[in-house]
Amino acid sequence: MPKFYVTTPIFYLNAKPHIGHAYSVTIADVLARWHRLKGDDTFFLTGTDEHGEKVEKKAAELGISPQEHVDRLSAEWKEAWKKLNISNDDFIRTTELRHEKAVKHFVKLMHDNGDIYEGVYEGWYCTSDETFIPESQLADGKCPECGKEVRKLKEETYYFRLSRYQEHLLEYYKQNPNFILPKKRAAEIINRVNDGLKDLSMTRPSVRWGIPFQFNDKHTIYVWVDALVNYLSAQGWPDKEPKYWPADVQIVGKDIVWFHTVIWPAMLISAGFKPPKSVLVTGHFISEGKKMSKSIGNVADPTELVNKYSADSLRYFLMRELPLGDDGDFSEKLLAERNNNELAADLGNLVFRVLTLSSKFEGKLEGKPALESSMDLKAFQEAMDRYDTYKALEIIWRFIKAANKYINDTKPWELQGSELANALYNSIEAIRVIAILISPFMPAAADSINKQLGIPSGRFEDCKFSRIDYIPKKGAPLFKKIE
Ligand code: ME8
Repeated sequence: MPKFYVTTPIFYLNAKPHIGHAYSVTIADVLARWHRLKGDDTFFLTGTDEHGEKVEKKAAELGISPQEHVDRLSAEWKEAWKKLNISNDDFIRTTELRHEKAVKHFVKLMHDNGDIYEGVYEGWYCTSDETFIPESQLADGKCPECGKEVRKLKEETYYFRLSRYQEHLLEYYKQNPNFILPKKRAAEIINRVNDGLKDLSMTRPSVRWGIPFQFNDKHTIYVWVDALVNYLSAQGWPDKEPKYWPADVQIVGKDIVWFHTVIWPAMLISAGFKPPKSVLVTGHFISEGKKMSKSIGNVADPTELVNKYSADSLRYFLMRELPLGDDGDFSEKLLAERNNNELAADLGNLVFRVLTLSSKFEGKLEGKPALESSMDLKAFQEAMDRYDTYKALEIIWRFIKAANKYINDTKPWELQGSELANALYNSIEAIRVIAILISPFMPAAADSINKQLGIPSGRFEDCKFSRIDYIPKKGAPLFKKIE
């Protein structure tokens, strides 16, 4: 059985999840459900990034211990993903013992490989991004990524010999043209690596909220080095060999590409592992023309939107709004429009109409599969296997529109006998196939269609039109319109 391992970034616990975080986790969920639909042995991991200066400061502001703070907040994140119908197989927290053990072992392997040495770091640090920033990259004296104030550091540290991996990495990129996806994202990284790599400061003497560095307990391990190892620690490594490694696809936002396509593969090679097969770089949602931020007050809360619309509506919107890798706008108006036009009208009405008509029909539902060729299953599969969920939804929607048009054109309400049976046969088989195809995106709507048809959930191989040996019930609305 083919294996499939998909991961999301693990989220910082300085605030509640917003719509951008929901986007990362939904894309991973859709891919995991797609691979289960194909019958693959699938593992889907998400979790929370709980150490570091940022979390330490946030807890101090709240006047509680860092542990109390991360316990509270990680529970909120878990709950938010449950509401969004996220089907992760594990949820890793970096404050768990299993993780700490894996990080220490990983660092030991890097050390045994001669890749860790003592030195001094003098330069800039952005606490918000937990990133060291070379002077040349500052933007007007601020963090080039998030625009926030940076701090000058001068501290003893241990370095990871990242510079040693320049050639390995360039070779890996060459041998694996699908490593950085979408491909247009690769050139920038390759150019930067070509320009040369600086060693990475990988311990912090001034941060207490972290995993102790075993070769000098006055230091803790830099939060990014700690966090990246989560993808292995959740596999039960080092107690056992990781069953799902290398990962098939690691989903990351555009702001953390360097960590996942340069630092992480170099760490892996140093410790004797293969890099992941692909890193999928997703774009960002912006809101009211600006980056979402709590201080601007333009963050949308996924749980509130799920309560008002539905998990399926929000999931659909997130997957439908941004072409793979691009940035785009979030606004509730856009969400409501898609909910009303594409879900309640295109899809919901199709299912309701077909089942209402068929419930009045008393003969045998049989005919010739005329509508089947309107669904390009090959193109759908190709898009999904390229992780292009946006394109895949477009292909499904072409089929939904074709099914609606088929009904408008054949006018079953004017037909009788075998002609009516044929029109109904095609319409019902179309919605059965649609339920299978939308199931990674909108699992609740798919379940509801199957229930109305009186069948169990299908697999991808069931997408061929076949004989109707089930008895559909009367239709029920799938989505509600929201004004
Ligand atoms: O970076 N739209 O965590 P994080 C889309 N802990 N995606 C967005 C977004 C937006 N508006 N805002 C943020 C971290 N994201 C680290 C990861 S992994 C070993 C450690 C995405 O909580 C962002 O790009 O700041 C990133 O991929 C993810 O949310 C987590 O961000």
